[in-house]
Amino acid sequence: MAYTYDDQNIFAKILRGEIPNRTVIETEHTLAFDDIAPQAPHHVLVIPKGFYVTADHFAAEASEAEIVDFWRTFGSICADLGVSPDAGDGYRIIANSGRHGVQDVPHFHLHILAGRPLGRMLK
Ligand code: DGP
Repeated sequence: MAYTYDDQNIFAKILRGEIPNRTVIETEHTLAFDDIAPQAPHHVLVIPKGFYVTADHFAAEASEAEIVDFWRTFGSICADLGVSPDAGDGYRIIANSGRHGVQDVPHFHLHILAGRPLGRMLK
């Protein structure tokens, strides 16, 4: 795998504190913050602090500690928002990846969308 990470992308700047964000939760390996252009009442972006371009890059090269931290953080956000289907109305997660995935920011991120019926469109 030959990913090249662009350290000038917007999320890299957020991680360096060069651009402000509305943090939802921060852990050792993961940061979650509100999307600047929310598509639903809840629209949270979850990103690893490590420099991974896409979901598959993260899956292949992140440490187990990073991967566990990422998914546990995702789970705690769903619990905090009250959107888990066992207790709430559910959510959608999206990881746009690459050109056909229409990924704008080349730092792996998971969109969590919730708070309204989301229809069948993926994006
Ligand atoms: P995409 O790469 O297409 O999966 O989406 C990138 C998302 O990042 C998009 O929903 C808007 C969001 N975004 C872009 N710039 C900023 C920013 O400066 N701050 C925040 N919080 N979100 C941003």
